[in-house]
Amino acid sequence: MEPKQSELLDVEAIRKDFPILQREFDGTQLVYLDNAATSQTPDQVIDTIADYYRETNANVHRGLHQLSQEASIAYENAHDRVAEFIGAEGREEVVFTKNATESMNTVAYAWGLAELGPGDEIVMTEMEHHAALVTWQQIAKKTGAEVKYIPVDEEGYLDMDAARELITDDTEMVSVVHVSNTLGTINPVSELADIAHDHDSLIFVDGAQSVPHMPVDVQDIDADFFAFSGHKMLGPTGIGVLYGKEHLLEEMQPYLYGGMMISKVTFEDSTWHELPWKFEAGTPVISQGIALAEACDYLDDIGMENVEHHGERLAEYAYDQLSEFEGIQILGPPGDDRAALVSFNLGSVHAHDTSEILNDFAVAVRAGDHCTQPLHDKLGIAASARASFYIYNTKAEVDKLVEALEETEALFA
Ligand code: 7TS
Repeated sequence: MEPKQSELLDVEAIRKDFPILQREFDGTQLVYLDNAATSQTPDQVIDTIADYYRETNANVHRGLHQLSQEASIAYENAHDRVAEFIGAEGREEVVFTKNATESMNTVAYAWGLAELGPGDEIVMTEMEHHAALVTWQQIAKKTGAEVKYIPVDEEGYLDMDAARELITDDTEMVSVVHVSNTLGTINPVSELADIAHDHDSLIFVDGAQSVPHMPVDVQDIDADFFAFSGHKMLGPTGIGVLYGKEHLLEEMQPYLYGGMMISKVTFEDSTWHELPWKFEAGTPVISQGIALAEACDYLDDIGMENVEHHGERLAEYAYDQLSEFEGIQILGPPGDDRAALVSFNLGSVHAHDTSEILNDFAVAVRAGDHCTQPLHDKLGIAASARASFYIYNTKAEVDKLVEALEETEALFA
């Protein structure tokens, strides 16, 4: 079904905030469809970073001087803002990290190494991003725990019957991706949380592709841990978030040691600072955190329901248009039940060739395994091309993608 532009966001106004979208390559305007890799940054967020360095830059929690106090307050408030954005109880539950990957490693090392051992099981899905898959796989090797995978069915959905069998009283951690960055599947994470909790297991949700695109409430989901990155939601690179239930973070030992994360240090021993600072060793991600709070404001001004609707309708339109190509393989669920991305292979054309030719038309998509190699292996393909959308993309840009694909098809005919 073709969405009317009026049903979507006021993209023309939004695009004015993103100067990079005006870039041209050999006289052709950029069509940026690689948002699942990283989103573009609005002036409001860029200005927040520049203003911070122009007016407020100081190290936090150290100085009693005015600048340091202002920087500290802004940095602490950024935790409150992010907590509000994801429905956490408060700043105690929001740890700033470098990216979603570091958030996962924090839990894997701080909780996993201490709690897991032979006989314990970690249940993941076949559609996990390497950030979770490789991390838990390696922690399992270190601890003697076993990893199991919930299968993905032919349509790209999780086999929930298998999930109910795989998650048992031996399961200590269920680690699931909320939205697949390859298939576009939106997983039933609340249901998985219920199953996990019925067996006294914890659940870790990888929200790298959900928080930027839909309303997320970590307490509604009942996630024990939840991770995402700032750079996929209009924020800068260099900031990720780890949400954890307060009592769990309280019980966990820190993952990184050093300054800022301590309370009392003697030559013999140390005690830890209160949450969340216990997990933020060294000089933290100050400007990035403050800018992420601004990105939350920007998204909330649009409304996360509207963000979600826009992305999903564009993906549905793209899915329908791409389906017209003979011999195309589209990965994942039907067009009306997917997140804001479409991965595909155009007949026998290699995804890297597709993406290179699209680049000649200034259409930016990603090609490769999207950090889901085992999933691609299961699907029997080496790679796929992926178009992923965000608030500033238009139906006309999807049409440009389709036109460029027609040229690609003609070249390989
Ligand atoms: N989890 C998912 C589902 C992701 O899509 C990504 C990044 C990550 C975790 C890791 O995020 P990072 O910020 O720590 O790197 N995904 C992609 C992608 O699809 N293309 O480039 C990065």
